[in-house]
Amino acid sequence: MKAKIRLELITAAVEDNAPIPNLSLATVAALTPPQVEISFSDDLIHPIDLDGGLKDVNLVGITCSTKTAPRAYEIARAYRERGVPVVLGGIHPSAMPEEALEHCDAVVVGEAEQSWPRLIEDFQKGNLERIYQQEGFTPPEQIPQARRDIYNPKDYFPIGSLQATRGCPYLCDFCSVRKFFGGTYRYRPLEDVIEEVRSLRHKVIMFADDNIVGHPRYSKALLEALVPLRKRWIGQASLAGLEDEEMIKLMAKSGCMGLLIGFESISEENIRLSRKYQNRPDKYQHIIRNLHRHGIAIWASFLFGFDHDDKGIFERTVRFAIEAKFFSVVFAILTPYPGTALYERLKEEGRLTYEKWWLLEDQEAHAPHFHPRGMTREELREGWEWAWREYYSYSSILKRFQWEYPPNLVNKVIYFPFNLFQRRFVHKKILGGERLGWTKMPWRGKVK
Ligand code: B12
Ligand code: SF4
Repeated sequence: MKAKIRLELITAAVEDNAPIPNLSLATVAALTPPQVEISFSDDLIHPIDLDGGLKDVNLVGITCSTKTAPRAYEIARAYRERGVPVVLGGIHPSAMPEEALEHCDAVVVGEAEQSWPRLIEDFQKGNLERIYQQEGFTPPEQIPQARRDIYNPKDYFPIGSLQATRGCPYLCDFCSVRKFFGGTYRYRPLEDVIEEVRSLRHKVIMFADDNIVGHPRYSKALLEALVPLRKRWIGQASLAGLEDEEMIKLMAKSGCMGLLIGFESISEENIRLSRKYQNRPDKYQHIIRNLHRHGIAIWASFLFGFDHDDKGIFERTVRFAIEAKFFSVVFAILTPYPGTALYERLKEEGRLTYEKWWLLEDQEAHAPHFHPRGMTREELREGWEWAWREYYSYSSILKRFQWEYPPNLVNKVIYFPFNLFQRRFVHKKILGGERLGWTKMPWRGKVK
């Protein structure tokens, strides 16, 4: 008789992050044959003790992004030293399979819906191959409902996440999504999505889609179907889909509390250069006003370091963001992720500081990982820090409160605690360099 497979699934972590259960491994768990015994560790919630805290299993699967890859490699090494085979999957091992293979026994490149069951079968037969890559993208009706039972709900915010679509037709040169998930939207059947939403016991849900308003007909049908469920939801949306006021009204009616929106830059030239053509800075104000009028909060994301950024970009962007009264803002330094067009361009131009920057110890502290055009690397870093400090200063927090817009839960109840929390994040992590443990959330394990 074949030995029972005891599989440990692990999410690697290098810094504090929103404690929202990640879909990657809940999806892998759903693809795992029922006879396999699954355990799960989230390195963010309870950092894995590599000396005494490894589990008694005979197969390990780890998910990682580019930032978390070095930690995934470290965990993989610890298990492999005990003779346990390790499989790596997710966005980074898919972009860099040869690198990942130096640290594990097998890599799942791309989506796993077809390749993971095959890998398990091979493992059972003692025939593990090195690379598993399915042909083509997963047909959306084959995307399973995530198995959230692998998580301990007490470890996380009470938010259920799910995906309705995969893929993105846009061409943003800094983004990994198109290459990984393909250049067309794939929509899960509406019934599957609604059934999954119904199965969530949470009142608040997060759509982990790249763009919840990607296809007007599908998106509107989804929003209509959400209305009677009386959930509250957050998600990400592209500015192109938000030019349609009917869509915004429907979003509000279906319970949308807030959207993460990639504005990326207030400069037309940067938008053109990065091929984010769907963003039109001349339309920003109109869309922002419409969303706010309907009580939808905006979590805006900006990138600094584009070729047309000069030293004044920080002040101009912060002024714009404060005037826009964004609920919250993420400022990121432009990052050349492997597998993106941006990475290839900067490499060709000889502007990367280190080709495999993600392998540097505390890579975050070494950013930017390229030589910008309009300023020095130091000026970019200082300007980025200044922008965070300024946006989360007490006076900015007060100025941004939306007295004039319709009261809603996010604006009224969450605004001040959230912004004060973000202020703490800025001082501890961005300015203070602390990575793990600064949130000191009661549910977090002791950081080793
Ligand atoms: C939701 C999301 C977030 C949420 C996460 C909340 C949560 N806990 O879910 C929030 C908003 C917090 C977030 C933050 C960030 N994110 Co994010 N995020 C996403 C997003 C949109 C969806 C992730 C998801 O749930 N996917 C659904 C699952 C099912 O897909 P999957 O993980 O790929 O898994 C499939 C396969 O890869 C495979 N697989 C995955 N892992 C494994 C493991 C094994 C063993 C196996 C066999 C298979 C396997 O199987 C799955 C089924 O096919 C992705 C883009 C995307 N479309 O994936 C970006 C993405 C992952 N994020 C990205 C980035 C850059 C960030 C930030 C750095 C942004 C910032 N500037 O701050 C931060 C980093 C946070 C951190 N500390 O790590 C990049 C990562 C690029 C890279 N090369 O690493 C992505 C790809 C977006 C992009 N535009 O490029 N993010
Ligand atoms: S940044 Fe967003 S809109 Fe642009 S390609 Fe990536 S997922 Fe699509």
